[in-house]
Amino acid sequence: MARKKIALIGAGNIGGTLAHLAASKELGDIVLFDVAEGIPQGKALDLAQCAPVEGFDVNLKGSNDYADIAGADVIIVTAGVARKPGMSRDDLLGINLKVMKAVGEGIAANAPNAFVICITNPLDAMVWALREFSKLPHHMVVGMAGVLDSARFRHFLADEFKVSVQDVTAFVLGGHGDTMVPVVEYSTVAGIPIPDLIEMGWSTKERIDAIVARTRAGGGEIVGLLKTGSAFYAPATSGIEMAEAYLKDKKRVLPAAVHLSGQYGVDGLYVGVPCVIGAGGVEKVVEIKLNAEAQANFTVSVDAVKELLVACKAIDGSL
Ligand code: TXD
Repeated sequence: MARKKIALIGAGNIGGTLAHLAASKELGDIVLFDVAEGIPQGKALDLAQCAPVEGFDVNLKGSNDYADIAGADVIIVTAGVARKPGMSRDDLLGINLKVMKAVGEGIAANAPNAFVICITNPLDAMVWALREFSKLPHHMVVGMAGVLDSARFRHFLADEFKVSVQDVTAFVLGGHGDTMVPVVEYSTVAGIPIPDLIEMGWSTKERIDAIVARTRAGGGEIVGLLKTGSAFYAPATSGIEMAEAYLKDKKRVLPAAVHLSGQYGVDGLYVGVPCVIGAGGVEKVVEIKLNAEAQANFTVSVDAVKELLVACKAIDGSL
């Protein structure tokens, strides 16, 4: 059976890390695409020289030509600009919307059957725009944010409870931004919901609320520390988990920015909710009942996404 093919559109901090993770896991042959000449080619060659040491057998190619993504099974999009201190994710919209138009057209022309994972910020708007520009089926285009946000939440919770990260599950909803909704009632240690753990004296509501706030601000905390860009190791790891769910038909239940067509009372937007990802792309949207507080927070998140789409349509009349 021929190897799978993974195309990475954007060979920057996240793109290079995606390539290394995909190669180390032998997920398939890899094409690194970028508009910057030399960067994709240099990173592909450098990564290929890891192979003898790590033992992976995949082809790595760097390219500035969309024709080289032809036939990709999975495409992960990080093309665009990243935040610097003082910038919000939404500040990136004007520049990155134009990038999504070019990327969407490149995908439509060369790899229309791919499963596309968008990472570029502002994520909830960029994944929607990428789907519009590429015209791929809605269930074959998703946004990566919830896996990262829940990974951040799970890290802080495991640290708080002094338990293995493997036994901490987290549930986040909504947009990838300050309005994201970590749902503590559905977040657990080995199936024990956080409210029960608080009653058991493992933590307090105040400490958990502080962890929720730190999770919401997780991206900005790293931008403030790095100063030259934003997080890229955990975003890349999160994107690879979604790609693997598709490539291996794992039917993972993961939080992702998916197209809603009535679920959660939302129609025509991409919003972060739990979904099942397998060989059919987004195979199912998991629609849970939300308590009043979670519903209110989710509605704030949805309204923030709607405002981003209004901004997109004001910039590009074709949307
Ligand atoms: O959870 C999430 N979704 C977020 C997403 C987590 C972290 C970072 N988030 C966003 O991902 C971030 O705000 C950026 O919008 C993207 C990529 O972040 P990265 O850190 O990888 O940015 P880099 O290192 O600047 O890389 C971007 C690359 C760079 O090499 C550019 O030359 C290239 O994108 N680029 C393009 N490639 C193809 N086509 C076009 N038009 C283009 N423009 C720039």
